[in-house]
Amino acid sequence: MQQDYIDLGRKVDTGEYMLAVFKIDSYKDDLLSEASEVCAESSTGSNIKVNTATNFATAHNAVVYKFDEDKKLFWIAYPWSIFDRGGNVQNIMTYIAGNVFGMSSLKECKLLDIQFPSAMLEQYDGPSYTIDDMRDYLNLYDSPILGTIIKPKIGLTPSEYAEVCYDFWLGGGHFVKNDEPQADQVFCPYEKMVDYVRMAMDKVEEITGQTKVHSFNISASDYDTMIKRADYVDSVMKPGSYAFLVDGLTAGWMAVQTVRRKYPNVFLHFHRAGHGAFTRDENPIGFSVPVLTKMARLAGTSGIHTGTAGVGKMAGSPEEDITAAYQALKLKFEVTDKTTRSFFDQSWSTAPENDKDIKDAIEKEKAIWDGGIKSIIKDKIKNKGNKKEKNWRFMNKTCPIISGGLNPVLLKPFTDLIGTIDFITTMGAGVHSHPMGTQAGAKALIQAWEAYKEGIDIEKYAEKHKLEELKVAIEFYNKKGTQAQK
Ligand code: CAP
Ligand code: MG
Ligand code: MG
Ligand code: MG
Repeated sequence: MQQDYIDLGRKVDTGEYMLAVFKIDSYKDDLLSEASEVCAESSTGSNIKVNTATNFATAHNAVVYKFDEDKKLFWIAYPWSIFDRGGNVQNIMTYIAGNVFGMSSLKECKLLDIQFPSAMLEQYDGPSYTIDDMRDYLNLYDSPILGTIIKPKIGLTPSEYAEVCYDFWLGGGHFVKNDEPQADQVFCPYEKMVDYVRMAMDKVEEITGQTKVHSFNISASDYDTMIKRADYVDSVMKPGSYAFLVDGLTAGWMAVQTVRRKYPNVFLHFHRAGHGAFTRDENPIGFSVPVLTKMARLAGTSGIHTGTAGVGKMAGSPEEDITAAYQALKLKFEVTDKTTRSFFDQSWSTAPENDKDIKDAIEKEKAIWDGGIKSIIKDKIKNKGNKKEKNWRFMNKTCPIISGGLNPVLLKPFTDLIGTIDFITTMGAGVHSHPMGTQAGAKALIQAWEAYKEGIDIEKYAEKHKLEELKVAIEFYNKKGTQAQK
C-alpha cells in the first residue's frame, strides 16, 4: 500500500484535478492497495517510495479519493498541472493509459470515465470546424449527414474509385469517405485519386446543383508525407468540400493534434481503427469508448466514430456508444434513460456553479433536445450560418460518426437510440451491395430518412410513394439481417 497516494474524501471540485474512474482487479493484493500503485505509476511514483521525492513533487501525487470495493471501482484525482503545457493529449494518455496497463499484479485495469475541470479545458484546442459548418456547406439542416465508405476497402483504381463516389452522390448521398487503409497504393496513386474525386464531384454538382463532401485519409508514415497529402487535397478541392481523415490510434494523437492546429478550417475526421483492443468489454485492460471520445474532443477532432450501439456489425453496447455520442455532442451529460451510463454528475466537464453563460447554454441545449428531433431540426434551420451560436466560452462539440454494418433499414433504429440528427453516418457494404447498384443504395438511404422525418414506417413510405430503391433495400437487407442477428 502506498499511503501517499490515498486520500479518501479529498475535496476535488477545486478546478485543480482531472478525475478518472478505473475498474481494478488484482492477482495478488487487496484492491485499495493496487489502486494506490496505479496512482503512483500514473503520476509521480513507482513501486517503491523514492528518497528523491521533494515535498513539491509529492504534492503532485494522484490520489484515490473514493472507491466502491464491491464494484471494484476507484475514483482517482490527478493534479492536472502534471500534464505537458500547451494542451497535449498524447501526454495525458501516456500517464493514465500508459505503464499501468502492463503492471504484472493487475488482472483488470480499465479506465472507464474521465472528467476535466473547466480551467483545464481552456488549455486544449477542442474542435474548430464542426458539423454545423459542414451543414452550412451542404445547406443541409433537416437530416443527419448521410454518407458512404467506398468499398471494396482497397483495390479500385483512381477512376474506378471516383466512379463509385459519383454514383453515390448522384443518388443523393452527401458524404463519402476513404476507407481507413486508403493511402498511396501502387494501383491507386494518392494524387490521382484526389484529382478524379474532384472531377466526379464537379460533374455531380453540375447535374444536381448540390454541394458534396469527401473525407480523405491523410494518415502517413511521417509528418512531411501527411502534410503533403493534406496540402495536395487542399490545392485540388474547394474549401468546405473536403475533410481530413486521420487514423487517430495508429497514426497517434500527435497526428490528430497536428492536423487540428494546422488546418482549423477543415473538418477533422478521427477514424479509430484498433480501438477494440482497448475498449472491448471483454478486454479487462484498456479504456472505454466514452474515454476515447472525450479525449478526441479535447484534442479537437470535428468528428469521431462512436459506434452503432449494437445496431451494426461492430461490438458496442447502446449504453456505452450512446454515452460516448452524448459526451461528444453535449455540454452537460445527463443519464436520461437506461441506455446511458456515466460515472460523473456532469461528465464532459465541470461547470462552475456561478457561471451564468454556461448555465444558460446548458439549459438551452436541454430544451432543444427535450423537444425531440423536430425541435432539433427547427433549431438548426433557425441558426443556419450563425457562427455566434457556437459555444465561444466552451469547447465545441464533436460529431459522432456512425459506421459499421449499417444499411438504409437500420437508419431508424439507430436514430431512435441517439435521438438527434447531429451525426454523420457512413454505410459501406450497406449501400454498395444494393441489388440495383450504388446509386440506388444512396437513393434508398435518402428515402429512408424522408420516411423517418415524416414519421412513417419505411415499408409504408416505399409503398405509398412507389419507391423501388427503398422497397428492394428493405427486402434485401431484412433478409441479410444485422450482424447482431446472425
Ligand atoms: C464500415 C467501415 C468502418 C468501421 C469502423 C469498415 O464499413 O468502413 O471502418 O465501421 O468501425 O471498414 O468496417 P461497412 P467503427 O459500412 O461496410 O460496414 O465505426 O465502429 O469505428
Ligand atoms: Mg518509466
Ligand atoms: Mg472502414
Ligand atoms: Mg454497411
